[in-house]
Amino acid sequence: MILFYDKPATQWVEAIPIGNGRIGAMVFGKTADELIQFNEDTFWGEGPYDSANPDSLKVLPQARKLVFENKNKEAQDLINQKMMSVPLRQAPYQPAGLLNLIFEGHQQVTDYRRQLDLSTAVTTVEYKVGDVMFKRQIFSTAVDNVTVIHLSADKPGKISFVADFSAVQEKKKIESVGKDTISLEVYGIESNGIDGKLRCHSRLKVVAEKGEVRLENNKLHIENADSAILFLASATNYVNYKDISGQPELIVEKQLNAVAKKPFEKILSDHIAEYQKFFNRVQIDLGTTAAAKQPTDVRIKGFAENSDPQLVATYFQFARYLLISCSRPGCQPANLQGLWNDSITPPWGSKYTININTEMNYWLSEPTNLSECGEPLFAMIKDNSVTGRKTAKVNYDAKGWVCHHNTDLWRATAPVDGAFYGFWPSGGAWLCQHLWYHYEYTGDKQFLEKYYPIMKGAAEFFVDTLVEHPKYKWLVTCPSMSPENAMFEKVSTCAGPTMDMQIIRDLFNDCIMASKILGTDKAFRKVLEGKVSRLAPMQIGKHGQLQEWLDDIDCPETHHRHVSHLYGLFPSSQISKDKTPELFAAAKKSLEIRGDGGTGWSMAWKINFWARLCDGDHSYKMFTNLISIGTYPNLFDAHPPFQIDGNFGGASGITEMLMQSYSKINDKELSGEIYILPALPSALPNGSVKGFRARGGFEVNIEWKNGKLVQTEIKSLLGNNLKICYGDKTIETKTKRGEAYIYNENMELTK
Ligand code: FUC
Repeated sequence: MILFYDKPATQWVEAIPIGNGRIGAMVFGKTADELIQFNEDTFWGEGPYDSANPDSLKVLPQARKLVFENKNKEAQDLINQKMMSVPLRQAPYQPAGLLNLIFEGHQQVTDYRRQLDLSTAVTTVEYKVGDVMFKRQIFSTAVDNVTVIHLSADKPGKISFVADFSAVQEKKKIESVGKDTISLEVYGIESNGIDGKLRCHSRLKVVAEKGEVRLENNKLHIENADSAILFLASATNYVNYKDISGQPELIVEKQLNAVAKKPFEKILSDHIAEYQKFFNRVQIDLGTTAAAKQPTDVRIKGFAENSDPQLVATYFQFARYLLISCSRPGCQPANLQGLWNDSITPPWGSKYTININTEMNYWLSEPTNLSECGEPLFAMIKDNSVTGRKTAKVNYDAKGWVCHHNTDLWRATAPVDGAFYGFWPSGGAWLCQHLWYHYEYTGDKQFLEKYYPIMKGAAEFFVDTLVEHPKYKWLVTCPSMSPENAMFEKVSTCAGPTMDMQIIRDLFNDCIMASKILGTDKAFRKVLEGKVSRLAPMQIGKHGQLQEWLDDIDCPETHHRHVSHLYGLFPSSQISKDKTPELFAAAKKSLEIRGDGGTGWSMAWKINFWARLCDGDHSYKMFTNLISIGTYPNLFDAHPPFQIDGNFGGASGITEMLMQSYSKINDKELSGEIYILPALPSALPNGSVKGFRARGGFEVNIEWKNGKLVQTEIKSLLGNNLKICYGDKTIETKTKRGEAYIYNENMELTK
């Protein structure tokens, strides 16, 4: 479980990412001029703002009327003029700074190697200058809240270097603090007419063993030390989306004083132990070939030609590593780039795009046993349910809350960017799915109780805003769109796109089930029950496809990256082989039409789709495309440019090939349904996984050989009823909490 390279990074997407959930860095591994680009996840542009637009409500009836009269272009123009967010765009995520380490005489080196060990979350750079072996160990620890850079050599007195800060921001302040510390302060940018109100304060403190430390021109000079440790701490004045009264200097000072008292070995062992509490929950072995001996960048290039199942396992664990490194309780959720960004104007602001990308970031958290990593997402949904209530009231005069296709640190919820991309009211409702997923996997009723009002708020918005379609008489959203796909040239504005209906169906049904489980809210449940059956249904069109829109207008040649109408196939379970065979065939047809290309995340989504279509080989083909076309040398997903969703979506796809799970609520009781090896590709004939989580509250181990099950062990965490399916065998059983059940290749219970 190692990424390794035989040369330093020459570009950002070759550098190695590290992070502790809140702070993180990209380590280039250069010898004479090491570069460490770093981030803090609350450092964004602008400041608290509200994006609701009172003009919107005034023209809402007219926009609806235009759509229902098939004047979609006119409706879209009206939305652009009157109904968009003020300001039109959201705030961008910002980089915190650059740390430069200059080593005189380290231009010519031998025996170079840099690596990231996924099992310890430590990156190492090693090389020789003459006969001295130098080593750097770098990691961001959640225990001590700093990034640690340990420099050592195999001979005494050899550690000499100069450390200083720089930043891409023009406005910055670099100073010395005391005798062994330098500080860097950078400022969030003004954009969209909103001043940058955040500052990110970072400090670098050195502790050297022997040798000399001095400060000169706000640079740290270290000479002839046996070893040295650099501690890098960063914080901003962000407290929450309404409060920016934090004092970052005090925070970092406290962090540095505390960590500097600890010996390096203790800092390192604490970090590894804490990280492994998450990482070690899942093991995966897909076999190893000679390809695994090559550097990671070489393996990525050769993946389509060589058999390299170990890279699949590494890709899977790398995604888990990334999620642990950028999404911990108390931190911000993973944005479009996780938390790694070197630009003031990153692509799409490195924000939260919630018409697929943010959700995809969290597809793997529950099944790959990183449930806690979802917490920042849940916290953001909670914030957005507050800001989104204002948008619902002002823009729609509706109850509940709404969030459109994007949000940012300030939890903006109104439609942004332009009608074609942004006027989509179902983002918040999709996010709410993740609240329900958490319950399905954990059975945590307290959690459900806490978040039910938020799910309900999302549903209330649609109770108030769904309208009866004049022609079809079904309840539909209007205006809306099928994310970012044009119905006709440059027009996306429409009524009741399939995806909206699927999302709202899930949301209403989840709320109905939740209210039963919690024994609450009977009246509202009745309202939802009355509405859910009137939602526009999924329809099969003239090409045999699942229709993306109410009318049968899908173009049989479109390869658009968004495959929104297949939300019903994945992540949702409204379409399945056993329960809806016709829709299942139509979904397959739609996917065939879309083709095997796309952006990184689009290919990642298709891995999951093909797995749900039980076609392991096609799923693996998409994985191969993702690696070959959509992956940078450091294993980061290439949209292009870098976007982290493909990493997470790709890993979720591997999970779906090996195991799929569903839940059922019968009379308040949660039960699970697990499919073992539902889409095992022929390229992965032998392997094992341990520690997957399944809906209904189960932990699953699977071992297979020559493409066939050897055994599966299922531990019941909650004592719920269980249905297990492998091939054409199905077993239904009651389980006892804490008991493990082992089935052999014939699905006979052996223990
Ligand atoms: C959506 C996608 C783009 C990109 C952006 C961040 O708009 O359509 O491909 O991923 O989000």
